[in-house]
Amino acid sequence: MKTNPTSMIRRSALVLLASATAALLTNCNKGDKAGGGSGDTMRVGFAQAGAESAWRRAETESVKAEAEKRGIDLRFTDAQGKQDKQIAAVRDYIAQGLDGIILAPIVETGWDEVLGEARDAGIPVVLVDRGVSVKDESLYATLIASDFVSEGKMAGEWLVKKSGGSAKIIELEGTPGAAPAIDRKKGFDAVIAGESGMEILASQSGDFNIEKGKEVMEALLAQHADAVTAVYAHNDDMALGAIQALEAAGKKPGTEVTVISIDGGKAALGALVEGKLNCVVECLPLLGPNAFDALEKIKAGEKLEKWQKVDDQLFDAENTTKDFVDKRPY
Ligand code: GYE
Repeated sequence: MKTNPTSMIRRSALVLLASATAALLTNCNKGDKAGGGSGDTMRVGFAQAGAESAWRRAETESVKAEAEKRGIDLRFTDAQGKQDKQIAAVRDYIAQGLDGIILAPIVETGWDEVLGEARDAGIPVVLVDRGVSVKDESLYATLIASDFVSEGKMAGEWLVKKSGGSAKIIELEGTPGAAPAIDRKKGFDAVIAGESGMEILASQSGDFNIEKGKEVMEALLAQHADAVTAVYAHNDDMALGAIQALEAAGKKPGTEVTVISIDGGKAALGALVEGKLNCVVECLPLLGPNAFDALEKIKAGEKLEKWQKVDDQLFDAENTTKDFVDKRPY
C-alpha cells in the first residue's frame, strides 16, 4: 500500500494505540483503522457503476454477500450510470479514510485526478469488471476483469463458423466509452474484418439495458428487417430486448435471426435453451471474493498482478442443458 508521511504517522500511532488497548481489554478493537490485528474490521467503499443489467446486480450482490461473510464494514454507492456521481463517491470514501475502495468504473477515461487523490491518501483502489485508461498504472492496485477483446473475438468466431462466413449483422453496443463496449466491438470487428461475407448493417448503443436494447432494435428493424440475419449484443439484457423487438416485428429469433450475447446470466441462458438465443459468451460477475482477497493481500503487503484475468467460456445449444441453467446462481 502506498502511504504519504502523514498517513504513515497516523497509522503508526493507531497501531500503538491498538496494541495498548488490546493488552488491557480483549475483543474491543473492532472498527480500529490500523491494519494487522486479527480483530480489525476492514472498512471498504464500493463505488458501483449502476444497476443497468442482471450482470451488474449479480456483481453488487456478490460484493455485498462477501463483505458480510468476512465481517467487512462495507459502504455502498450506486452511481446510477453517472461518472460524476461515481467520482463523488470515491472522494467521499477517501474523506472517510477507509481501508480500501472497490471501483467498477462506468467509462474508461477521466479517472486520473480522483485516483491520484486516493493514492495520496494511501487508500488502495481495486478495479472490478471494467478497466480505466490512465497515464500512470500505479494509480490503482489491480484490475479484476474479463478480457473483453477476447469475448468479442469468441462471439465473432462463433458467428463466422455458424453462418458459414455470411451474415448481415445488427450490433447493439454497450454504454459509450465503457471498456466492455469498446473492447467487445474491437474483438468482434477484428474477426469479421477478414471475412468478405460478414457485414455490419448498423451498430448502435443500447446502453447495456433491456429497455434501450429493445427500443434501438425496433428502430433498426424499421430499416433493416428484410436484410438482417444476425444480432450481436454486447450483453444479455440488450439481446433479450432485441428478441422482444424481433418477435414484435414478426421475426423468429434463434432461427430466422441468429442472436448472440455476452454475460451468461440465467435469463439469457434460459432463452438459449428455449432456442431464441443461439450463443452466449460468458463474463463472470461474481467478483466479490476476488475483490476482497485483493484488498486483504494488499493489507498483508503482497504485490498484485496489474490485471487478474477472469476466464470465460462459450455457451451454445451443443453444450447447454436446461438442468445447468436451472442451477445457475444468477
Ligand atoms: O457485461 C454488462 C454490464 O462491465 C462486464 O457491464 C461489465 C458489463 C456487463 O452492464 O452486462
